[in-house]
Amino acid sequence: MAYRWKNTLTAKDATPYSAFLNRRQLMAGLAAGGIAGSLPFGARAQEALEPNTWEEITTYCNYYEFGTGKEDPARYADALTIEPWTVRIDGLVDKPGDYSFSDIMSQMTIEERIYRFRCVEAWSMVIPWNGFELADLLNWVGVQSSAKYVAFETVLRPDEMPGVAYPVLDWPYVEGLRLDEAMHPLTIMATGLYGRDLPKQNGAPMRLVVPWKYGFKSIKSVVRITLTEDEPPASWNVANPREYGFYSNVNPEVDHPRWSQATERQIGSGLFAKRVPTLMFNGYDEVAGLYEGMDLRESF
Ligand SMILES: Nc1nc2c(c(=O)[nH]1)N[C@H]1C(S)=C(S)[C@@H](COP(=O)(O)O)O[C@H]1N2
Ligand SMILES: [Mo]
Repeated sequence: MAYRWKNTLTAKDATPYSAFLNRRQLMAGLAAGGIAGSLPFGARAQEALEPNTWEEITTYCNYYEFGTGKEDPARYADALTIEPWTVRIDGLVDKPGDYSFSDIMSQMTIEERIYRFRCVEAWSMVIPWNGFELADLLNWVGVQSSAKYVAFETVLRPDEMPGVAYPVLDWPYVEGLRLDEAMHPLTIMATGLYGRDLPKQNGAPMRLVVPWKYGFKSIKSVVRITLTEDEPPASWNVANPREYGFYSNVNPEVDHPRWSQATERQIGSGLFAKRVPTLMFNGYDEVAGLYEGMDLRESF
């Protein structure tokens, strides 16, 4: 797999975790030296972000297939078999097929992306993902001109997933994006965390991350990606369309029917535990153009 010097200052040959720490020291040095203006794509925004700890990111999770408690995924997801792993890519693509996770990884360029992550429940974290741009995968399989949406599906393994015995959602968990959202350079498939393999509770081996949308759009443990002409179903939208829209862009001005979305609780301990204002598109203003002319109150 290749590494791209784009949104990361991680050295290719360094060990992942120490590389991450070195990168942070490097960033601090660059900022102190006043040359932050010349940093690559995304790096300026990243500079200000203090990531949550490995412990926080891997023990406070939502993955209802393993139970609805925040600590259930960390407790039960170990049972999930992720080798071998196959992703079916089908629908309106030139090269439909069953692709092994290692085939995909051999074609993709892995980078580090430190993203804000905002759950619809009004908590947030900062997460140092590793992954590749979804656009690269879609371009590799060839998107046909009639495709307008991308549908995603999570693996369904009742023997390994205690939570699916309960009809909380229609299993398997499914999600969808408009094609232009899926092709946006901020949209990634995450395959790692802090330079290590993605933990099972966070959606191993490969999960979607769309940082300007509420967390539930970022579907875990993906086994199918389908290019479609029509808007695909999305689990929370199907379960409760009044409370969860298809778009689900982070928007402090559009409240959830049962709580405010104006602020968020930053997950963390000590000095870092605080409530802060929520930002439009979770602070990722560069996606605003995708929604020009749309009423984001109506298309929430
Ligand atoms: N398959 C699946 N994907 C899922 C979920 C889930 O329950 N099942 N929960 C979503 C929600 S509500 C959130 S906030 C994020 C949480 O990701 P994290 O646990 O890695 O922080 O995953 C999303 N993806
Ligand atoms: Mo969420």
